[in-house]
Amino acid sequence: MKFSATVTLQYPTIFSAFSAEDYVQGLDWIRDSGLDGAELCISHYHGLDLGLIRAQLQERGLGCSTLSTGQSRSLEGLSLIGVTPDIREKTQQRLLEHIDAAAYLGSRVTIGLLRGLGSAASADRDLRELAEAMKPIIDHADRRGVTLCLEAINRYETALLNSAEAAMDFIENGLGNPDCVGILWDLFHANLEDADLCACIDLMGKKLAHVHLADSNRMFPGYGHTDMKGILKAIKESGYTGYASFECLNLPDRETVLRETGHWVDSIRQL
Ligand code: LER
Ligand code: MN
Repeated sequence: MKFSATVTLQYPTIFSAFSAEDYVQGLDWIRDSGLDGAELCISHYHGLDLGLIRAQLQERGLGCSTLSTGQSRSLEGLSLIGVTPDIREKTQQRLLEHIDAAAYLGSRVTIGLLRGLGSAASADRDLRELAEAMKPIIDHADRRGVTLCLEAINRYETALLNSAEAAMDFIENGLGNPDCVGILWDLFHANLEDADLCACIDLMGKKLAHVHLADSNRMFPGYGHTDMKGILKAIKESGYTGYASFECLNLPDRETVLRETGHWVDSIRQL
């Protein structure tokens, strides 16, 4: 298993200990903490120098785990469902750009809230609309050899794909089980939605493509009541070799996150 942490390149996020202006310091901290890579938050590609970012990662011996793409939903109103055809096309286009960037960086692409929120009353129709809107994105990801990480997100943020089981069902039956689509399992959302976390690891099997690390209250691992070490051990024992990436709040405080990340990763590597 490899480890990464969220680094934002353009806009603020509650999930990074560094601002976009200080992202290079964030990369230094990731390297110094002994992690393997950065999960990059990218909203759009205007004025973004991907060549420079790739060089900055390489200089530090870091990979890029996945591209976090959800910022443009709140900042620009992008969504794959429940929007006008021109907004849907703009969203599809943005995801194609993310896929090209991921191919260049050797990364994956997350599809979380950028897919749209849907509603409980129209969930079946929403998922059919989502499957249709994802077709050109899946074709492009397949051509470019990039994995799409469909994130299971809790019911208080979206009506669609809340649990690992729902995400598996959608990939298999809604999308026709394409090889290039896997699941992003976020342990904060899983704590709210998934009844048996070890059973989920078995259920997802090879479809588990990325993991987000946060405790039950979204604090740094060890400051909530999820058995983080037990789950990480089970993920490792399942044969998972992908990334587990910190996506927790700067809580209990930023200093704790900065100080404890390296030690916590070491302890998980030894499990
Ligand atoms: C993003 O990875 C995530 O987990 C969402 O909760 C962001 O709102
Ligand atoms: Mn997440």
